[in-house]
Amino acid sequence: MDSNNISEEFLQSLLSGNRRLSSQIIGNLAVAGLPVEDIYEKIIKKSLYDIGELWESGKISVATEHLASAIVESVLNEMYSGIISKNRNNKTVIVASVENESHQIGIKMVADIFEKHGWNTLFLGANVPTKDLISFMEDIRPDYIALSLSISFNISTFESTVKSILAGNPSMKIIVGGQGLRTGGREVQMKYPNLFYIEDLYNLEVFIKKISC
Ligand code: B12
Repeated sequence: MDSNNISEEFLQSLLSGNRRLSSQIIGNLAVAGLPVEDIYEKIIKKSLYDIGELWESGKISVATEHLASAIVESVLNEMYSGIISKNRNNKTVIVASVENESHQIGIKMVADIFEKHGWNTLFLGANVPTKDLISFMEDIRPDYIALSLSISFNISTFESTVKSILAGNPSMKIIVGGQGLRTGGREVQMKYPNLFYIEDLYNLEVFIKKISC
């Protein structure tokens, strides 16, 4: 499989707003047995990063970007029934983007990888108010919380979320990822021993295998 060609084909289908073709490209890869992490990382993420560059350089409109995001979200929903594992474990994770963070595609992929490993996965989506996240967490008492941060200028919101979670629940384990932490914020990560930064879905799989026993 030449993932670059397929990713280019998928990118073009998104740019032309062709939901049917986008769904077909991804569906065919799943049927062919390509692992979900490869479909997400090499095809979908790559295309969305390309869309980010086209958007940033003014080559495509906000409308085209919104259309592409909406198609990707529907394609991810179609993947779900093929991803969910029949072997469930007794572990629970809450998965969310931090307050003020509108990006939710990366964290939805994270939720799917937990599902694949049989976790009870509670996906709250984007922009979850910190106080609501904490009261939900206190009701559910999950094994882990997975948070996403795409926008670098939201780092202070991210840190205050971590502080608030740990203030009342010092042993809560938190996983974090997203582009907002790719180039900075390491000092925040170092401060909290229960906070684990994970860059992508391949590393997440390795981590989940370690914590699933
Ligand atoms: C689609 C999109 C949007 C959509 C989001 C729609 C949606 N439903 O999610 C909308 C229109 C809302 C949006 C808004 C904005 N966006 Co925007 N957006 C994008 C775009 C094009 C794609 C995002 C995406 O889904 N990527 C694909 C996913 C799969 O990648 P990912 O998020 O990185 O996730 C992967 C990893 O990071 C990791 N990961 C992510 N989270 C987590 C969590 C855990 C626990 C783990 C383990 C791993 C993990 O796993 C994923 C798989 O590898 C990106 C371009 C880009 N480079 O991504 C810009 C981008 C993220 N946006 C950007 C900006 C600046 C904005 C706006 C500020 C624009 C504006 N002026 O209004 C607003 C911010 C709004 C807000 N308050 O959040 C910048 C961010 C720069 C930065 N790092 O600070 C980017 C990079 C574009 C750019 N090149 O400038 N955006």
